Amino acid sequence: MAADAKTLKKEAARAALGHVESGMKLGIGTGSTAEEFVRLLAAGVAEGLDVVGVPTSERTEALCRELSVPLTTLDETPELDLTVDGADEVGPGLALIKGGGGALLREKIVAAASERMIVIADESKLVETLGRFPLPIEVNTFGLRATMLAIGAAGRRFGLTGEIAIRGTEARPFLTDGGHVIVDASFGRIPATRAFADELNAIPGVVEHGLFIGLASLAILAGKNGIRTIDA
Ligand code: ABF
Repeated sequence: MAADAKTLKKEAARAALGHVESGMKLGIGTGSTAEEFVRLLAAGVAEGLDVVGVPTSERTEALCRELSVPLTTLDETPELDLTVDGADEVGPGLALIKGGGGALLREKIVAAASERMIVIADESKLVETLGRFPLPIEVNTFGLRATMLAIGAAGRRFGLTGEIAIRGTEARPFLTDGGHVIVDASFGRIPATRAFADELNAIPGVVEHGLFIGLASLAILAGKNGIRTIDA
């Protein structure tokens, strides 16, 4: 019988746990795959694995507390050994799209503070070019419309067009843990990933975007034929 998505996520999470050693300071990701990792990590902790983690979202923090995974903050522990997190897409060079779960800002800060980042996912997330998944962009609520126009203009300079939509509704937008709004940009394929990431970073109202470049060191992808790992 073909493994279902939850089983694949758990397999990827289990393989990532094999990279965790006692004494490590961890970044702990967000999303359903990262949640499988937290559950396995908690079981390891119950059996004596001595680690401490920085959660990448309030959701993950709550789950870690519920399962008694020892936590710290990035202020107390600003340098981490390893972050394990999910992704919405995994592209060439382990460039990623993240942010479908709305936690991209903390995820990126935590990943950047980590010596290594392992991405866990089922193999359906692997793509040849990033962009099938709408690109999440976290923006300040002040000047939201102006920032959306600037994002559209940045896209056009790269030949990218498509809907740019506020997540949630205009009246009740989804708010991130940092109190910002997310806009999802359905640009389609983004070949010049790095240059476009820089272009988005240059827009003042953009807090952060879901293109993660040069952060992941290993991808662990679970598929019906087993685990596949890709090094950066
Ligand atoms: C987080 O969770 C995100 O950056 C990404 O958006 C999402 C992936 O979720 P899932 O593992 O549920 O597919 O890692």
